[in-house]
Amino acid sequence: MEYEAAVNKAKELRQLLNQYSYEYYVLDQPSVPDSEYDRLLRELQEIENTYSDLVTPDSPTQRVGGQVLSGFTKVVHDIPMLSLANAFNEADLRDFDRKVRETVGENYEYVCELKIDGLAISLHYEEGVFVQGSTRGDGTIGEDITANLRTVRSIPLRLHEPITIEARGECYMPKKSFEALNRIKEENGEVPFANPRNAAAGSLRQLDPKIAASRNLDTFLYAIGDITGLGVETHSDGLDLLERLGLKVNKARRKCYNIEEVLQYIAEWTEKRPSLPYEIDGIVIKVNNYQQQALLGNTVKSPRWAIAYKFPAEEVITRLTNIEVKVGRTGVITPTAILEPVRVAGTTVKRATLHNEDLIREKDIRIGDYVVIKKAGDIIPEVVRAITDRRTGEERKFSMPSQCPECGSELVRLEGEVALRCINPNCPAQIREGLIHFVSRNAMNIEGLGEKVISQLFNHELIHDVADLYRLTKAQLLEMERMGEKSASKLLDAIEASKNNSLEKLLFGLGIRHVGAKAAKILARQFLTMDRLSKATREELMAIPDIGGKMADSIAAYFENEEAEALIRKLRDLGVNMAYNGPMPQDPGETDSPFAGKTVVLTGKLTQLTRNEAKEKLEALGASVTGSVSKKTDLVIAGEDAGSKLEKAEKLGIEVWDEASFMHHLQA
Ligand code: 0OW
Repeated sequence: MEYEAAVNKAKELRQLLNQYSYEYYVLDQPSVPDSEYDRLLRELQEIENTYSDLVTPDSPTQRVGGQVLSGFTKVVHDIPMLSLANAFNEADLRDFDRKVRETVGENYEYVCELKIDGLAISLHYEEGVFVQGSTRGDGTIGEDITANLRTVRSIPLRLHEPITIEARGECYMPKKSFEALNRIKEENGEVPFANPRNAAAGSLRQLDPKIAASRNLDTFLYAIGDITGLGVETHSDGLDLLERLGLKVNKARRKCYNIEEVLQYIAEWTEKRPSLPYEIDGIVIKVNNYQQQALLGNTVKSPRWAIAYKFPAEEVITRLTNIEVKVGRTGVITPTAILEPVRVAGTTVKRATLHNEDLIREKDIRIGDYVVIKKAGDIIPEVVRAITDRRTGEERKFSMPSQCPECGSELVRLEGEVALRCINPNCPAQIREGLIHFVSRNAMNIEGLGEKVISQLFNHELIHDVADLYRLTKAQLLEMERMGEKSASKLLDAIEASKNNSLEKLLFGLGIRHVGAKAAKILARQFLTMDRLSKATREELMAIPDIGGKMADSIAAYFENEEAEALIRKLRDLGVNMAYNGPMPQDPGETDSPFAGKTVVLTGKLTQLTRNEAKEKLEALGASVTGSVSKKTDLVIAGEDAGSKLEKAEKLGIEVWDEASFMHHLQA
């Protein structure tokens, strides 16, 4: 085909293919069979191969980029991407409605939307062409994930009108794709994703767009960045505009003229939620008129003109057939309830956490009891209470063992702690849990080394400490169940590659008490090499912001321990990198915990965990827990009888969560 004809043909094919893609992925009403789409795509591909100058950014052949990125650059959101305050019940909603009315008067209406449980994204279009996509990050600074978002079929590469606009929305993984992906992960012995939100976040964080392209991600857009000059008066008009432009907007949105209609909408979708092909974790209620939104304004974190009603955690009844104790990485003994399998929130539950012995006693939970199980969002289910009036008298009280179930050492309760601990450093359970932690994503991130493979290697006595991982041979790996030639070499490559990790990942992987992912990063950036860190005095450590006394003691003690020293020497001799290699983009988007990178203050009395355990969990998730509320504080967790810190947080407009919300967000 000669050039002139090729130019016209390529243009015609691009328009046709983009139209078909829009019908299929946005309208869900394809007008041609896949075979016709593929035929036309091949025809366009041939023309572009012949005349490479005819390739345009909005060509459907350009969806999956070839190159693997080395990292994500930062993107600043000129208009912050705010989060949402939560409402948990009708009273909270009526309270929100009252405040709206006090500010805007009687004449207003809401738009209700399903709260999609995915990852918030921003899409920039210039004269109709998709030019940049990014994560929300901390609301002001996100990561540029354009290459990955180009692979999401429902995101048009060109809008139906050549306008410049920023669309904001949620990128999510449909339930069916999530289940299929986890089946593959489990077959490969990899840790499955806890929920579709984590799966979507994990997929968008891949440096290779081909992986993101394989994850069948989808979007719903629900806001416009800057509405100036677009001629829209209300949020509802804004959504209609996004839809007209070819973007995917959720069809379940509805105008509600008063709070009663909002409550009806919530009741309707609470009912219909399980049948949706994607996860929602609530309903978003927004004042419709943009001028009224401006009148209400925003707090530091979230708008005053919108609120998220969160669905209550689902509760079910089943029978508790046994209580097993598990020895964690730090030696903490955790009782786990073994249940008759029961479906809750879309998954089958066989185990639930009992946190600690005090809770079992307080709630008087006995083996054989019928119990209420609650699963809030994605965290591990928990036993709420025993149903005493169904007791037959056969039930047995439980008491914690006095010896470690793994190594037989006497268990101890350190002062100020509720938890029972095995303090034998050679306890097999702690070594095994320590190995599993070492290879986990936020530590050395060795793909393919999951709990199953580690346990096998450990039980076959092929590994006793983390250094042994770097001595494994292919022959040894091939002895493992379900380990074929291909996965063995992939695994050895992944182990070898982990030697180049930056220091903070090794530090966190070593599992130094009280040193979470974020603290490891601070230490690595501060001392730059393991050698310097091992020589740091307690005073030098204490001088670093966010490094508290307990952490300083624990770090100093760790490096004084000659076993630790020997281990580090072994790792160094095996070629494991001991230096911090550059400002890794450690923003909250980097790990999918909502606590990562956050400064958190605990106040008031918690009932599910002690203050100490809550602090440990938060630090392990990359938060830094400080003692006083200041402008630097991102989040205050207020238990019962919270006092002046809570008042200060409210005065400063800092986000406050109660214990229920905190437990809900604690990742498994
Ligand atoms: N997840 C959602 C959703 C929604 C924004 C606009 C201003 C503040 C929140 O479905 N339907 N609408 C909004 O409106 N936000 C949503 O999700 C937010 C994004 C960041 C935190 C929440 O998940």
